[in-house]
Amino acid sequence: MSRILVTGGSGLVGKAIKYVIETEPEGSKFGKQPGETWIFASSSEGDLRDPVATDALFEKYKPTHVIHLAALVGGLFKNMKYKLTFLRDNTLINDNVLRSAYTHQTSKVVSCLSTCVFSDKVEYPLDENKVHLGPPHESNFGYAHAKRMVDEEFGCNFTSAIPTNVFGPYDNFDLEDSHVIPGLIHKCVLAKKNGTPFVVSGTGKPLRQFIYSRDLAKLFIWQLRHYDDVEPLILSVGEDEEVSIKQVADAIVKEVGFEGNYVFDTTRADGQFRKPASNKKLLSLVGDFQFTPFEQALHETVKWFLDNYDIARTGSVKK
Ligand code: NAP
Ligand code: GFB
Repeated sequence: MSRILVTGGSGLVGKAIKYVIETEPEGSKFGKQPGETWIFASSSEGDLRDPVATDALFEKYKPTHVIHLAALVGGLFKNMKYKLTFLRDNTLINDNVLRSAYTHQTSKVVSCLSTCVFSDKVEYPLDENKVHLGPPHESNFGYAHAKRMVDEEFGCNFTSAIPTNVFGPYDNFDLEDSHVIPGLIHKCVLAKKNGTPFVVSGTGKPLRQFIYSRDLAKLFIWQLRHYDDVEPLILSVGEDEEVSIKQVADAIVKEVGFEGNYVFDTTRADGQFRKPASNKKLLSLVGDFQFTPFEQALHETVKWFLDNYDIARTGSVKK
């Protein structure tokens, strides 16, 4: 009988894991297994910056396994604005969750880092051995160092995943604080509706790898069940899937059906130019894994946003 607690269960990645567990056939490779109970916790069940509230959450659910996703998360511009808050909040959340898991003898924890923890002054591609090689990019100093601390020794089966940039349903579509794909989808939908220019921040030249949240969800479920090594594991599409921000913006313009004026605001930061991650170790362990084609994943994300605009996280902007 295993009880799996997903911290951050109400966010982009948490909702994707919930979707996979609820829609994949029971007993299938990524489906719910007999005897499993899944708990998807949001911050309303306890502020994990508070050690007492964190302990209470573990006391309430007594999880045998934890997928630790909860974090203060944001795109480039939010990270650049709130470096100290990102460092402080995520260090508190990570320390409290790992400490409570340790004191409650949780048998396994899979925590979540990000490819932004890697320095951009290392030989590419990024792989699992380079997490602590050199300082992270200055644009996300706080978040990256808080995430690196997760990779410290607890002497038990506490491991971690390193996803690349993620997108999908239930993302944060706030125009300023979001990541690039949800941010540009929201901007493009508003530009089409209001007949205003579609403005992409930066030069459009930086390169990124994007994983669909529902693919990442399956890989988290696989890692929880089948990966028993404390060394972190990159969860990503292949290096050959690296695309420029301009290519992403072009794909969003096509998907939204925008025909107006489309410009780049080069006064805004580009951040890290690229962070190409190798998924060789993952594929050598998980075997054949079908990633959702980017266009199909983008179509499903835009459709979800348009169908759920009223409940989506859009910051203060409402129709
Ligand atoms: P998200 O959509 O912003 O969701 C964050 C989740 O954390 C929500 O469930 C939120 O609860 C919870 N949370 C935040 N602060 C909390 C607190 N003080 N106490 C308790 N819960 C709290 O984030 P996401 O994109 O799903 O990210 C999930 C994980 O993936 C994070 O660890 C993130 O660093 C990592 N990651 C994300 C990306 C990406 O591109 N999105 C890339 C690499 C790694 P509420 O809903 O109640 O606020
Ligand atoms: O997704 P994003 O915010 O995160 O930005 P990072 C990616 C790129 O998109 C940058 C450009 O080069 C931005 O200049 N961009 C263009 C935009 N238009 C927009 C827009 O409207 N909104 C946003 N947000 N970007 C984050 C880290 O870096 O990656 C986080 O700061 C986290 O800590 C996350 O690790 C996964 O990939 O640059």
